[in-house]
Amino acid sequence: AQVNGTLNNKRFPDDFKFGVATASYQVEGAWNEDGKGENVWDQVTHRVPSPIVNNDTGDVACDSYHKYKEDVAMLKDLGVDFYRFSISWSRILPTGFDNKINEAGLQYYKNLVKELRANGIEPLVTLYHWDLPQPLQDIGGWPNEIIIDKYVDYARVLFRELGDEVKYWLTFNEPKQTCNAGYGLAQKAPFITSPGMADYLCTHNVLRAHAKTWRLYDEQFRKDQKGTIGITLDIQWYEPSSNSTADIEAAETKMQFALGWYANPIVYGDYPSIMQSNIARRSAQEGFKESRLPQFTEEEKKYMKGTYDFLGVNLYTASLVRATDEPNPSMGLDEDSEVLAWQPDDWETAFSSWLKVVPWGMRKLVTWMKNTYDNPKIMITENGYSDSGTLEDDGRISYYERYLSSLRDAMEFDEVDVIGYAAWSLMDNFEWLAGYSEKFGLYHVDFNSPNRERTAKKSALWYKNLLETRCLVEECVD
Ligand code: PNW
Repeated sequence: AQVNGTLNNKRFPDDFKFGVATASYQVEGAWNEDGKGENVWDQVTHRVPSPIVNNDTGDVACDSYHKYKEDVAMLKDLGVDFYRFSISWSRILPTGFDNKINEAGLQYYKNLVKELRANGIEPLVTLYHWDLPQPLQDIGGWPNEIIIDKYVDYARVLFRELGDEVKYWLTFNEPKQTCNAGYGLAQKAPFITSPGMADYLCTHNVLRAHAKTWRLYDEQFRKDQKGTIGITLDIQWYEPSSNSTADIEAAETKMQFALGWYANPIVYGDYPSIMQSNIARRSAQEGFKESRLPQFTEEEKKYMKGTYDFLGVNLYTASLVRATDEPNPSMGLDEDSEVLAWQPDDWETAFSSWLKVVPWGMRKLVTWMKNTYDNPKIMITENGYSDSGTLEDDGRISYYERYLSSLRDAMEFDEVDVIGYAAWSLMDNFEWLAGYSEKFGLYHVDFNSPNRERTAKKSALWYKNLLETRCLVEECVD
């Protein structure tokens, strides 16, 4: 049907799933209650001086550990199909190891899942959203390959204890942030500076832990539990800054260094060839006997390949890319890519400086993923907009409207297999380094009140209406 001269394709299919997302450290609070162990975010937010804006911590956060029934009531009111939340490893296994299971922690998630189910909401569980148990960091964290089996032990407990009720799993949230920001650039816990070295080792272990966990589920739980398991990767859209072949190639290289670093091994069994060749050449120039990029054995490549049921992706923003004749000789992921990326000053910006509003990047990204990864099922597991916290959040509504419209176009015109979408976030929460200074919620949370009262913003009402009508324009004509 034609509306105002354009094809009206703005209704989402009936089987398309809408949800909202949160993460354990950002909302739960109760950081040391009922037997929970310390994790790396507890550790860094308690440092003096603190690396976090206003010395904020997640000690109480939204207090969802005590208020989960209120959270579910909000979800019910929004009318979501699913709720994406993450599990705190230290709440389940306080030492990080499976020598001791904390029943109280497990019970919290059982209660949450039960409450969701009682309200007809599907749980989508992220096993790991950055909150590594501190005792595992104390033995080296993700760059130490011992961690692979510790992660699989943790996953086994969750599949066994929650798998009857949870049918959608994500092994990792944004491993690029864990590895590159956490162990390369010291921008996320545990704030280690080892670019182009520890971040590559971290990723190698995350990928092997992911594959082993997917295979564990596939071989030992899938038959009985009949669930589905993927991973969530973070990516910006990288747009060539000109029509030149060099800039088009540079943008492709950047996509491979960001998304391909993880997606290529999982889909095809090995790192992207451009990463392998660039990093091998540069490592040799630097005097290393072997490439700084670790290598998979042939056996590992076979084992890794195809370990996903769907690909989750978190998209917020975009950058421009250009080729350069003078590559930066320093070690690091960006330097190893040998291309330049930046965000123009005149692009519309949210409250977070990195969050340029670039809706057309959504369609370009999922279409690129379709073409690059053999038409996978794709779920947008996060997409969202920050402001300073107003209830009249028209900027957020406009952001969602435009990004969803771009996504819908990709489904309609490029036939991308997108199965669902989660808005980040259900409510304002602990925004990592920015503490509580940047807000992403559909619901406002009063962090000055001990009760942490929640209030629906204008965007919550907008999202609720979208979920009812499934239609992005005033009237959808079928
Ligand atoms: C996500 N980028 O991280 C995280 O998963 C959330 O926990 C977080 O609160 C949310 O974004 C908002 O910051 C991102 O490259 C990682 O554009 C990378 C990007 C964006 C968000």
